[in-house]
This record gives sequence, C-alpha cells and structure tokens, in this order.
Amino acid sequence: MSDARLADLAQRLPDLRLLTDAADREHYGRDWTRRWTPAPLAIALPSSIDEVQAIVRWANKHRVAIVPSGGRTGLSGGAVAADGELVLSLERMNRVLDFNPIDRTLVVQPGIVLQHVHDAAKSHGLIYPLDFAARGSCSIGGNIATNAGGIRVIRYGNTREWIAGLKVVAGNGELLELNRGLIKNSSGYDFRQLMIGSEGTLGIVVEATLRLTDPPPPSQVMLLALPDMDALMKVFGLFRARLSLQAFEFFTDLALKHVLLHGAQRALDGDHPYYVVTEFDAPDGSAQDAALAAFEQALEQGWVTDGVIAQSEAQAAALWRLREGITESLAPRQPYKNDVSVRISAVPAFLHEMQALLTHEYPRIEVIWFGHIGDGNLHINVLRPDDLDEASFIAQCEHVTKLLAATLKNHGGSISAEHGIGLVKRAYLESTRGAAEIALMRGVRQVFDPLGLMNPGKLFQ
Ligand code: 2HG
Ligand code: ZN
Repeated sequence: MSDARLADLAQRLPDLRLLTDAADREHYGRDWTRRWTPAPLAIALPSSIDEVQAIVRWANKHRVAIVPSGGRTGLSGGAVAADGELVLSLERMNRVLDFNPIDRTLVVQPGIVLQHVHDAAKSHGLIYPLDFAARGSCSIGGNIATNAGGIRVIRYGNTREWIAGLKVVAGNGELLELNRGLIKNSSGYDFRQLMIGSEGTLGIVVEATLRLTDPPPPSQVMLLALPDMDALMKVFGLFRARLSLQAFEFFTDLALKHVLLHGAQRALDGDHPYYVVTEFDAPDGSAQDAALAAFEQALEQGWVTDGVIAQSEAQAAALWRLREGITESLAPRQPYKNDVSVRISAVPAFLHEMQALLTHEYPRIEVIWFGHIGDGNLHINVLRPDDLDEASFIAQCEHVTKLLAATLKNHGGSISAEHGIGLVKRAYLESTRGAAEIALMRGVRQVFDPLGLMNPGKLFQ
C-alpha cells in the first residue's frame, strides 16, 4: 500500500476491508448531494466494534479525519468526503443482534437499512414507526446522526423518541454505552440524546437499541385538492380534530407535474394549486364517515375543491406515490434544497412571508414546495434553468437562503427540520441557534473529539 498511513492501518487490522480504487472513492465519497467532488483517502469497511475502535485510534495517531458513512441518502452533505478523509462505511455492520419481547426492543448494528428494521419488527408483530421515502437505502446510523423525521412524525415523533440505547465510539476511540435500553434513568447528562442529531461530529454509532410498538389500527388514505395556501392549515385543523391522523403531507401542482412525468398516475381530474395526502386510523366504518363529514365541511367552507379516498391498498399506495415520488422525480435536475420548520401555529404567517420572498427572489425559476406540513416542516426544491450555469445558480440560491434564514429567525423556526446541517446549511446555523449555544456546541465537540477528526467541516465551519 503506497500510503504509509494506510499501510499502518492494514498492519494493525490485517482482516479489515479497505478500498482505494478511484471508483470506490467516488462512490463512497458522496451522498445524495452532488455539489462536491469526492476525494477520500480510502474507504474502511469494519465488521466489528473492535475494528471501529482500532480505526479511530489509528486516525488519532495519524491525524486522519473520519467520515462515518451509512446509506448516503443524506441531502445536506453530511456524508461527503472531499478532503482526504477516511470514509468509515458501516455497511457490513448491518445485522439485527437481538429482540427482547419484554422490553420490546430491537438491538441493531448501525448499517442496517431502515426497511430491514421494519421487516424485523413486523416479524415480531410490532413496528418501528419511523418512515421515509428513502427507507430502502438509508441506514439506521444515518437516521440517528440526523435525528431523521419523515412522514409519521405527526403520530410518532422523530428518531429521537425511538432510541432506547446507543453504543458509540467517541473521537478518542473510547466505547461509550449510553442508556442501555432504560425507560427511566435520571442519573445525569443524557449523552444518548446528545449523539442523536450530532451528524457524526462526536463519535460513531456502532450499535443501537430501538424501541418498537404495536402496529396502528387499519388506516385509510385520502387525497385532497385545495384552492389556495390559506386553506392548508384550516383543513389540517379540521381533520386533526375529527380523525386520528397518521400523516398529513402536502405538495403543489408543480410537484405533481414532475411526479406524473415520472410515471405516477393522476388521481383527481382538473388543475388544483395544492394537494394534501392524509392517512388516518380507520378501525371501523365510523372513521370513514368522520372523514367524509370533515371533507363535506371543508367543501362547504371552500377549503377543498375535490378529494378521493383510497378503496384498496393499491390505490392507497398510488396516492402515496404522488407525495413520496417527488424527490426521486426531481433528482435528475439536482435541485437546490431547503428543509425548514416553524411551530405549527406559525405556519400560516410564515408561508405567506416565504411565498412573497420566493416569488420575488426567483422570478423565472421553478420552485417546488412540499412536505410534512402537519409538523410545520416544509421542503423547497429549486430547479436550475438550463440557461443558468451551476455556480451562478448556487450563488443565487445561497442568497435567497440567507433571506429565508432571516425570515425563519423572525418566526422562531429552523433552517434544518430533518435533513441535518452538514456542509449545505452550516453557514446558516446562527439563524437557528444562538451564539452562546453554538459556543457550547463547539465546546462539547472538543470534549468528545479533542483532535477534531470526527466528520470535520460538518455542522460547523
Ligand atoms: C421527503 O420528505 C424528504 O420526501 C426529501 O425529506 C425532501 O427532497 C426533499 O427535499
Ligand atoms: Zn421530508
């Protein structure tokens, strides 16, 4: 091995799988963001906690930065390795280690794909309720690193609520066992929660104990067409009061256009500016009656103009595809993304300000809105026109993001609701977190990772 540092690593861990080919470095050096050119030193694929610890100790000796890597479906550049780092891929540590029916917990390695967690929970008659469109490729380790949210937060909360324990290799190579699956533990600082959402900057999650729960009752899925933006939160308030919601998602006609071009089937006739997909508990006929009554009321008020309830699982899946297919349908255009949140009560005022801002700042640019509006979380995807070069486009989007960050600050919102700060949003962290808070965050980082080797450049400049 030509690099002396890698030769030392191979000597310390003769069985470690290490990749250095250009194609592998390219593949493992990037996530779903496409802005950076991957340039890692190499990729290590450990198969045990011992190996992860040995890699981190090696990194400390040689001062090599480490980028922890899962499914790399991230949208904020959190898993990008563009500066000679070692990518530490957890994809071989992908097993279920234990299921405890009394605790209702599943112990997993971090590289397990979310879909496989769902399957494992189901095989025990339970569910792991976090869910996102990337379920087939994202890993639990990455979900934990970003405190991922998704389409069921309205019912179940974020990843944070479902982590009963973590094993973490800190920046100095120490193995920490955090919370050990306890429900009650009032014994000081909860480092488990500190790790969740820390984007790999404090250490590497090497094992997670996940809480499982009972499956929800049978549900129904409904698509609603709305005449204007003001109707969104009115319909949400009405449906939330009448039904037990599992999801409440929205998208615009522009988003629909792209999903339909990508092969989805139209579910309602006519053109409508806004759409909602909602899923609600329907254990018996009374829920459907309540949904129809809510729909009638919304129709009378002029808050909806059309709607359909899925009559089969296939139809429910087809309605969901209209919402879940948006990211994939836009991916070839490499959109610039914002992922913002405000309190639910602040959504109407924020939406108005934001719409005015975006209309003013992006006069000839296609801007697509969708997201988890029932959680106060909005995704904005901006598409580069063919006649605008990439650098000018990004510069324009960064300028608008600065203005958006100021608007968010006024509304007490967040510049990253669920995708993380990574490289993409680090310039705007101050709009969401106070200066004193950021200073403490840096201090915490220093304690867990004294040499600054854990995913450097992410979260902080
Ligand atoms: C979603 O809600 C994901 O579909 C992706 O968070 C959002 O592509 C996006 O901007
Ligand atoms: Zn989302």
